[in-house]
Amino acid sequence: MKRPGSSADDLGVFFNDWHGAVADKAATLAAEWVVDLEADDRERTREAARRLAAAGLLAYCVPERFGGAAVGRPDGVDTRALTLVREALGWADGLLDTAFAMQGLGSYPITLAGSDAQKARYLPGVMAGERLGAFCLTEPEAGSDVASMRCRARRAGDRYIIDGEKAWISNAGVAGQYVLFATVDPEAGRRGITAFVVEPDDPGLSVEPMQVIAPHPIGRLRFDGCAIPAERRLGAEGDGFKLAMRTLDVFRTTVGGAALGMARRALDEGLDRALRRRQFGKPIIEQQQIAAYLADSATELDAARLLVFRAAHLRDTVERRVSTEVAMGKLFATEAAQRVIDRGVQIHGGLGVTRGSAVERLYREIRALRIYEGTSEIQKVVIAAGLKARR
Ligand code: COS
Repeated sequence: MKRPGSSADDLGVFFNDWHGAVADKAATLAAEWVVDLEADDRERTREAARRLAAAGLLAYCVPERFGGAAVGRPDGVDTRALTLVREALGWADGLLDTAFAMQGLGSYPITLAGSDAQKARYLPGVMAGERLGAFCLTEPEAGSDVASMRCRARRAGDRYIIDGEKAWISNAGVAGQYVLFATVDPEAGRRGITAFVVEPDDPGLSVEPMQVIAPHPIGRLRFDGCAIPAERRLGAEGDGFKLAMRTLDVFRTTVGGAALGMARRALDEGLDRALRRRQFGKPIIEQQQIAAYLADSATELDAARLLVFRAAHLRDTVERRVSTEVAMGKLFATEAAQRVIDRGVQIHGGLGVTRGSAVERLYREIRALRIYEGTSEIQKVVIAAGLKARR
């Protein structure tokens, strides 16, 4: 049984023994997990959540003091652990990785801003893999420009009435809780953005599936006079933008982790192929151009690992905002992984574009990582803003 390598094995400067044990658990599940492309995506996602829970991995999405297994910072989530887990899962299967990521992304705003009652209602189901999470920020006309969102929440007595639309929402249709960002005052820009939890059976919520190049449950949410109790609001009115950004500071780093895992897999597969495949009377690794592909990929992967785990380590150990380092990690790792995977496809030749080969799947899976949770272009905006702030 093949097992993924882990950055916990050779980048000890960023980790302690606890991280090694977390990475080991994730590698075990990654090695056992079978990718069944014929199975229904929704069923695969539910099965992934069950297996992630059984392996004890979902507990790292929730701080120890709220019943989980995440230790460390005051808010209790350990970015390095989450990033190591995604490194292993990304190696195995993009859908397995997404299932893990959504339990974190779809619950962390509750960990950060939820009342005791909200935490008690939602977090146990997240850890058990029974309540799938969703993070609903993007709209058809508000992607990078979050502050221009139009999805509206109006206070009406002890309820909020929600009207509007969200799009490209992972776990749409299977989620047991939707963390929704809506504006209570469209004129106020980001200062109007407020977070809520919407449940799947709330009246006025409907879901329409979308199809993407790496299939998983994803879709559009429509809110048509959707009434929710006022106690489903997370934090105060107007706190939603910062809550989303604080959440993304953790999860953008973990996206980098998933990219590392996918790139590592492409390099593993490419090296195997280059050693076995013979052309012109010798293994193709003896061709300088193929050797150079492998050398470039190994070097870029290591550079990416250093940037991603620097960001994760800083997020876990310093009090200042580390958005710049986080953006550098996500930007470099996802862009580098795309190049590494593309070379992996090239080394495989026709097999590389044949459905069922690992590199063909990776080629589709990696693409969204340069877009979701902030495009590469937005990461550059964040990095440049960080440079400016240093002056
Ligand atoms: N942590 C805490 N606070 C943060 C923060 C963070 N990571 N990032 C920003 N803030 C705060 C700032 O301190 C500022 O606070 P004050 O108003 O008190 O000064 C406020 O939020 C606004 O910050 P900033 O001016 O940097 O925000 P911008 O409006 O310039 O927007 C970008 C910043 C463009 C970077 C942001 O809109 C963004 O990340 N867009 C991409 C969204 C995205 O990732 N979408 C994908 C959805 S998830 S699949």
